[in-house]
Amino acid sequence: MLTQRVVYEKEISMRLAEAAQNRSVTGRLSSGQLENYRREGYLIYPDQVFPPAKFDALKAHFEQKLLALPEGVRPESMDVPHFTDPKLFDWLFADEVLDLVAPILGPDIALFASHFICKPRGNGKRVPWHEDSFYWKGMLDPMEVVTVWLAIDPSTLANGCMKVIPRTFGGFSDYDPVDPARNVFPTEITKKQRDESKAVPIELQPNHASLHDGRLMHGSDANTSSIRRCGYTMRYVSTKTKLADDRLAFHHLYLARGRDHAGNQYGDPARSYEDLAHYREQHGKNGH
Ligand SMILES: O=C(O)CCC(=O)C(=O)O
Repeated sequence: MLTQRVVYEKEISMRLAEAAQNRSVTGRLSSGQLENYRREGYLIYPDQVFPPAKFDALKAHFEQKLLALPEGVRPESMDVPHFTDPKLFDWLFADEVLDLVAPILGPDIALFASHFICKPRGNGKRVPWHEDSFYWKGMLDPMEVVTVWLAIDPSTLANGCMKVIPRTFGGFSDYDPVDPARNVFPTEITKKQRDESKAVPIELQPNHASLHDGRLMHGSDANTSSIRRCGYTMRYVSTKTKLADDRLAFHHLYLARGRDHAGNQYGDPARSYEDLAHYREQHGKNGH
């Protein structure tokens, strides 16, 4: 009788452990959403990402940064602001975001990058068709990055929302140069290699987000509307991913959750890396 009870209790505790494990793997995505992301390479998340007050605080923080931008610096180019702004980790390390990417990346997660891409009304630059992975070639192994694109402003076709071409997992197409005065990045996937007829617009309200795979083809039109369009991209990798040692002079990963598996060195989220920002400026390391 006693042995039977011990076996029974053991079984219950195994089931509880299994359920806890599933919960942490599932995070904020249903298995259907996870399947959809894996098949299409992107996902529009239907719920608000942050509680309203937490989102409002991020928006207010962004508005301060925008006001403080030196004259002549375009608001589309606020790349890796977290290197010199530790406050941003309040949102970058938030469970609300990490629980969105954990189902894809697993329990051990590093922050790879972040970028405010703010297209002012009237003359916001276009984002040429690209794969993020193309710009990060040689930087990460494996090349598996999930971007959470959080809408700070309403993002619609009218003000230049992001568009994606589903199921394009090649990651390293051929590129042609484009006019840097009108485009956020200097090159674009050749016309022959992209099928814009398959493009899907990612329209989002503030505090809503999409997720996309770093290899997916995506881009966005110029903003000629009367409404600003700002998104905050928060980019994550599994800690099984190795950042190439020769990139440490201008890039840091940050351990967001769990533990390291790849022998990476991680940045200190409490520190402001002015030296890194200076090096990036000197060496033109901006935008992706
Ligand atoms: O904000 C956009 O329009 C494009 C965003 C993008 O290229 C990215 O998140 O990788």
